[in-house]
Amino acid sequence: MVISYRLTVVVIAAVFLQQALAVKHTVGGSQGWEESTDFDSWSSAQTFKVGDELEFKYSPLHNVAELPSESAFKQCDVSAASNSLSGGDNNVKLTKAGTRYFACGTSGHCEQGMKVKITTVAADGSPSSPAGSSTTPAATTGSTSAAGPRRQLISIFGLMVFVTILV
Ligand SMILES: [Cu+2]
Repeated sequence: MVISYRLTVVVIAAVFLQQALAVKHTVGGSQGWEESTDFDSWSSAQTFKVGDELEFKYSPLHNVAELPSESAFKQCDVSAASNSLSGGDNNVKLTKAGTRYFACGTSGHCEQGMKVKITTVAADGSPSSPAGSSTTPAATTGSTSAAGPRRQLISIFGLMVFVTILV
């Protein structure tokens, strides 16, 4: 019975660990889903993993259209949207590895740059670090990228304490 108890604890711990490692990415960082945000800069500073979530936060002028292809994304063909979200605060779960395309469906906004391409990697992939390119300390501009890993560390530490007590 002791063994099955421990097994149960490990399984529960594994589920918690998976959730603790999942990161919610607020699209555009503190600026959010707005026309003025530089989404290329934002997305290139993020690592999106399977299990992570995107959060789109925006004013009523905007909405979120998921586009089915790279060509629709390039052409800002929001009429081809495979999914449309509205309301000002939407979460999108990244369920599998691959590239997804999002744009604002409001007329003209995508053409003004209100679009973002999200490339998700497998959850066990090692996080990409700025290897070699970190000669200039001016590379870090956003505060959102630092918040994720720190939160993960706290969660993992808490989980380890939790498991140690139970097992
Ligand atoms: Cu818009």
